[in-house]
Amino acid sequence: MLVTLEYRGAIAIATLNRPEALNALSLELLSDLRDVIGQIRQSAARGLLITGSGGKAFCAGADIKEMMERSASASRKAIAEAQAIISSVGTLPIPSVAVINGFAFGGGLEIALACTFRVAMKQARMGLPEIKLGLIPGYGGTQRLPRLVGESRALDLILSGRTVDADEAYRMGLVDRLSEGSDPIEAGVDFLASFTGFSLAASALAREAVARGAERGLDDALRIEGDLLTLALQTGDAKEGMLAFIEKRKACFKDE
Ligand code: CO8
Repeated sequence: MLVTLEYRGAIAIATLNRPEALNALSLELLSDLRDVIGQIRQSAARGLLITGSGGKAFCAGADIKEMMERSASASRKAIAEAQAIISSVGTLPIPSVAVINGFAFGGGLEIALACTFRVAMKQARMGLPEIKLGLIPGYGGTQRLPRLVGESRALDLILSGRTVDADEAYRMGLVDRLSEGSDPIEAGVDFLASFTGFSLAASALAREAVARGAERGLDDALRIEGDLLTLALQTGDAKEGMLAFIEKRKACFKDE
């Protein structure tokens, strides 16, 4: 398998595992990623951590050697499939974190952008170098990066192809946390611990409100928030959370 899946407690850990090619996204690796995301969707996991094997790269992007040999129609199909697989990471009902433990370029950074959060290790370097290949990003980079860091910061990276280190990525809002440690799994599990102790339904509804609202005007977005809060209020977890507050005890959420 070019993507391995293991569990540490309630955290699913997906590792891009093609170190000899710096975990570049071949069709086979993307297909394995799709299968792994499908397995996680059916599991009891409460958080997803994605990282890269080999200690040098999170992922060096789409497999350039495969890309060169495709016709226009085969490229269009491959891009659509890869976009759907990468988007499926972001639409899981559980929060996800990319732990960037080396190079995250092109499609590699685009996987990280599809995650809920990004943690950078000291050796991380990130960028969208497609312009140097005479290309543009194609796995979500032109869309998710400006939404995250603003249009001009995104265009700075997209039009120059320059790469940023962990500190600059943190300053520009591209990553949420810097890790001083040396173990990417430990860094990601620690980070996710802040988000996994609550009602899964409330967590998923909050992410849905933010994601759907971001695409709309404020009035529409507030209506979506109101609808989703109304749904949250119907859950057993909401009843338990409010009752626990009144009874001055810790809430025991059951994802009901
Ligand atoms: N694709 C294929 N193989 C790769 C890739 C890649 N993206 N990146 C590295 N490799 C391979 C190298 O060819 C090399 O293999 P070999 O030993 O057989 O020659 C091995 O990995 C190690 O790489 P290097 O020797 O180059 O290692 P260095 O430490 O010298 O350099 C770098 C590391 C700087 C990361 C360098 O490998 C590099 O620049 N890689 C390419 C990065 C890049 O341009 N990524 C963007 C790709 S395009 C993209 O992601 C667009 C997505 C949408 C496209 C949709 C199309 C259908």
